[in-house]
Amino acid sequence: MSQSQGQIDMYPTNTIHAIHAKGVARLIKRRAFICLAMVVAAGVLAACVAPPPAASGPQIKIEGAWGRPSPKMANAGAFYMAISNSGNEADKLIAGSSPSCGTVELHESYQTADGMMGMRPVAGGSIEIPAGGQIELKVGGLHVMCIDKADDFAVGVKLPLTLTFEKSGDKTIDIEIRENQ
Ligand SMILES: [Cu+2]
Repeated sequence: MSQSQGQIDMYPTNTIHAIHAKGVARLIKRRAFICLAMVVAAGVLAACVAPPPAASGPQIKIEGAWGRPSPKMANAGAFYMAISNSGNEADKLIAGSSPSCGTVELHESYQTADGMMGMRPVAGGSIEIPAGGQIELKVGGLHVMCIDKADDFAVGVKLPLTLTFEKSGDKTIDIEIRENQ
């Protein structure tokens, strides 16, 4: 009895508490580490499972741009092309310019009251290119009008044309002068 009493005396209460507290602290530390490891693992997993970010905004591509041959004295000529947008946001063709043209306008063809074909600047002044869509500028429809031509449009000639899009900015392409095919 006195011996056990003596043992207790050897480890005063505050020391026992101190040893116990150390053990608890170590346990908490280990748990915290496991928790942290789980959070990191979950984050890595989420990063792997999440799909790659989609191309945001409009993605404009212009293909098959051409125009009919005509002498300089014809004054104006039309340009045709396909404009596609593989992005996830619509864009608008708002203007054009070329060193080969005094003025560039965006036109649409229409049928007049007496059955004739006419053309005029597009309504609203722009051509919308929808997300994931394609707009065809073609004979008898939408076209880019080159007014006050600087040169003859001879077969085989390539004319530079800069198209301005509301969001995608300027895109310069070559217009191939050739017969309608
Ligand atoms: Cu026109």
